[in-house]
Amino acid sequence: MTTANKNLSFFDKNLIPYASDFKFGIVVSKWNKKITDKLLNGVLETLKSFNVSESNIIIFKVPGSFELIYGAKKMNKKNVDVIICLGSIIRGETKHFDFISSSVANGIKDLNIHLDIPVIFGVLTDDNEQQAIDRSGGKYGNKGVEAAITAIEMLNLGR
Ligand code: DLZ
Repeated sequence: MTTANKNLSFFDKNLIPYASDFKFGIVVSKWNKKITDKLLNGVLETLKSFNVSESNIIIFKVPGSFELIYGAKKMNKKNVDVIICLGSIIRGETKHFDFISSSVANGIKDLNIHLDIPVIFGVLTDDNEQQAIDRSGGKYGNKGVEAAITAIEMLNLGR
């Protein structure tokens, strides 16, 4: 899968149904905060553009992407309609990247199987910081915007 030729944040607002009645939970990792702050901003700006009020948004901050899974489980107890997980995992010199990336992807997949609400995977997995910058408000868009749009689409599934 390549995203090099796409701006992931493009969407036609007219094709997306409504969002303002729903309650959104956002779980965001503080690791690589410079990147995840921009992802969070992308989500919040997008929700605002769909008239979602601040009172319908709950945000949990967790230490790293690995904690997104437990954070999302806790968020589920807040009676939200959808959970958006945001993180930035950047490859380093050790095998941490592989363990964390696959654990987070699998953990979020499991939550989608077991919870009754959608859990959105807004986690960047990049080889270097530049790739993360490019995908968090840079030349390839903002994965946070994409995650917010995905959340709204999933909330309207079957309508
Ligand atoms: C330990 C670690 C490393 C090396 N790299 C990242 C990363 O690039 N992105 C990220 O979100 N978290 C990283 N972490 C932290 C783990 O996700 C987790 O917080 C710790 O292993 C504690 O459980």
